[in-house]
Amino acid sequence: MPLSTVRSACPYDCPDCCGLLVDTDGERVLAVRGDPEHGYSQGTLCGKLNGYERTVHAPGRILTPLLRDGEKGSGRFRPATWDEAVAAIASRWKEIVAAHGGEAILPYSYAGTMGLVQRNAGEAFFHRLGASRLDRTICTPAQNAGWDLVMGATPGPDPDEARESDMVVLWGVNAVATNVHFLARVHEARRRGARIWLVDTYRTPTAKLADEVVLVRPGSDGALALSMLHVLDAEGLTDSAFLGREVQGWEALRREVLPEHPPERGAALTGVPAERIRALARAYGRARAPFIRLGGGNSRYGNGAMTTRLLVCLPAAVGAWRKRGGGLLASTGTGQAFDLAPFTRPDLQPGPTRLVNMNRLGHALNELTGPRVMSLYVHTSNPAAVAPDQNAVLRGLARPDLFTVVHERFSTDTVRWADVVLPAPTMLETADLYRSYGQFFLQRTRPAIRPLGQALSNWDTFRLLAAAMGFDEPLFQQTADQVIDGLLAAPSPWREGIDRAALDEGRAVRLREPRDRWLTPSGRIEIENPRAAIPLPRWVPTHEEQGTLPLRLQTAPSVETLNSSFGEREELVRRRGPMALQVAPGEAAARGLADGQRVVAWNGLGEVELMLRVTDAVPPGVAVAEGVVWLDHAPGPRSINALTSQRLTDEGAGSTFYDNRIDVRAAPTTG
Ligand SMILES: Nc1nc2c(c(=O)[nH]1)N[C@H]1C(S)=C(S)[C@@H](COP(=O)(O)OP(=O)(O)OC[C@H]3O[C@@H](n4cnc5c(=O)[nH]c(N)nc54)[C@H](O)[C@@H]3O)O[C@H]1N2
Ligand SMILES: Nc1nc2c(c(=O)[nH]1)N[C@H]1C(S)=C(S)[C@@H](COP(=O)(O)OP(=O)(O)OC[C@H]3O[C@@H](n4cnc5c(=O)[nH]c(N)nc54)[C@H](O)[C@@H]3O)O[C@H]1N2
Ligand SMILES: [Mo]
Repeated sequence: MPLSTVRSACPYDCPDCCGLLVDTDGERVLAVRGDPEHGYSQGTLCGKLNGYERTVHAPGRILTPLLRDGEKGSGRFRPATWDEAVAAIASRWKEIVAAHGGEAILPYSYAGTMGLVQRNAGEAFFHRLGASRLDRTICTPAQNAGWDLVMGATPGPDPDEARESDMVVLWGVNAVATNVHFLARVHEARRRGARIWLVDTYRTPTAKLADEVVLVRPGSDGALALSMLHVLDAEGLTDSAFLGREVQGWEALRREVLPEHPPERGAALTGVPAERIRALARAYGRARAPFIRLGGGNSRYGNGAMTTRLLVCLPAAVGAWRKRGGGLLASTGTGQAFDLAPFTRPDLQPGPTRLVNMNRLGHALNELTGPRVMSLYVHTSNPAAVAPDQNAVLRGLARPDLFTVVHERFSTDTVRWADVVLPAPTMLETADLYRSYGQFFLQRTRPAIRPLGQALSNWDTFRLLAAAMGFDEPLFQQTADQVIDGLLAAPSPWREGIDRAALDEGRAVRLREPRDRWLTPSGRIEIENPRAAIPLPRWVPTHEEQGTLPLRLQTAPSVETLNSSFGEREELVRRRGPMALQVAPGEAAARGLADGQRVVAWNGLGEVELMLRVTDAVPPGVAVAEGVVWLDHAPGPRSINALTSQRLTDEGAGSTFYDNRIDVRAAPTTG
């Protein structure tokens, strides 16, 4: 076959959603490059997507269905046909439904692909089955809830605007790892004279790019924002015209809450010196057009939604929204461009079914009754590695009476516990429709090559399962392309006037988000929200504020890999290095520990072996472990989520990956 080049999109859970050019010979992917014509990513890719042909054709790809052929968890499987695998699943599920009801079956999926079709492919099927529903809140629902309480459905600003800012604040975002194409905008702003600030809990790889670094005590950003607001108010740096016209509740906040938050109190709560808080507030208040890029970091705490609300008050206070180049970007909010209900079909549910929080999978598998979970169907996620409280999750997965199906591309930690494994494709083997949470482009993709081996897409798999279960809704007859046509046919103001021909050719086209007003019930920015459990935002402590162990654990993203994805790429795993715990020199010395030593990090939930890295980048009282590694790549039998809890956030029922305390000791010497 001659060489051909096909447009595609990066499907990973990342705000950039880059445009790809894929060279193939019709059978194999030869190279993956950035698409220079993509309006946001403009031809460059991160190290994970450059060389993506190595993921597509990785030696470990699962290429046929597999049936367990040994003890549960032994990792021994025998190849099977799709007919055999689907028949095994359907007959077991029919028994479970008859004996325990549909809710005894729990789907578990997240964001291995962000494509609207493949990511949501199981919804209609599980609704029809009457299965338990999964509350998909492992990422940043607390941030979304905090934004919504103040800004309603207002879309975020265009990341391109940051180029025109004179003060960019990277707040709780490790952009070198998680938002590289935004950094291109930041560099441009800096060339035009902007100062770059970074607010994080340690000196991340992104800190090198910042002019000013502010390190806060984990989970205390809400207190920092309150003291900044106090200073802005006290020093006349607020925009009273904007506040009077566009904002609800400012007077109540300044009267009832801000007096309690002078910078000295802020210093006590955040660990940032009062003078430094004043300097940050003054720089923010005096900037012509300050732009905050808010990452998920500060929302992964017991107070995550409240922290977000307080941070979202900052641009309102100084009127940043009305200045070109100013504002705050948490998420662009493009989810509103589509009504997915005709595809996810909540109406197919037989009646009200229970909702199971995905962060509490350990609880769901071990403790939940009425009915007990008897079957777990995992796709597009790797819960044995990414879900909190790994010991509870693994205990659940080991239950001999739990029937587990995993649809995957690689032998992940979750696959090991499966009874049936189904082979999944990469995005280059499927059709899908992509929108991004960090920019405003929409892209439709078609397969660049046929699925490898016997891999089947999520949607095609659920169509087979639907047939086997006797579900005859016409939706299950549709191809992914037909589903996409249906989604695009429903009108939305976001898609009015887009170039449909370009979209159908595979080019990224820009959505048209509504921008004429604040999309809140009052039509104003709601600093005070009468519908919220706490109408006026205020300081709320984290879960671990009163914790007793000495180190606050930050399980931050790794530059080289993405959540637990990319373990198949040797070169990336090598560059990432061994699973490490970074601590300050004083913390190591106090425990008699040295750089490069094998250590055990521990708390009430578990113990994890890591390599110690002693570094000034991490302040005292904090410990940092970057990346979620496969157990095969971990020094011991557990990875980092053995130390994170199933507790949820204040609003949004989100994960609290950063709100955990640990201590560390030397690992016993082996051998
Ligand atoms: N290379 C790479 N890219 C990724 C990912 C990855 O794992 N690797 N993950 C993807 C996913 S799923 C997501 S959701 C996004 C996440 O992307 P981000 O929003 O960048 O990541 P977070 O995990 O939310 O954490 C960001 C930063 O918040 C800091 N932080 C933690 N607690 C606090 C706090 O209390 N205050 C402040 N100010 N900072 C704090 C952490 O140290 C970290 O540097 O990235 C996506 N992209
Ligand atoms: N300690 C700690 N834990 C974390 C985080 C953290 O910062 N620290 N981050 C959390 C966050 S923000 C998130 S969003 C979650 C992410 O958790 P997950 O969404 O589970 O993300 P991944 O680890 O990337 O695993 C995705 C899996 O989907 C598979 N996959 C990809 N495409 C397809 C497909 O089309 N079909 C099927 N069937 N499978 C596919 C991939 O091979 C991969 O194994 O992790 C969370 N866990
Ligand atoms: Mo995420």
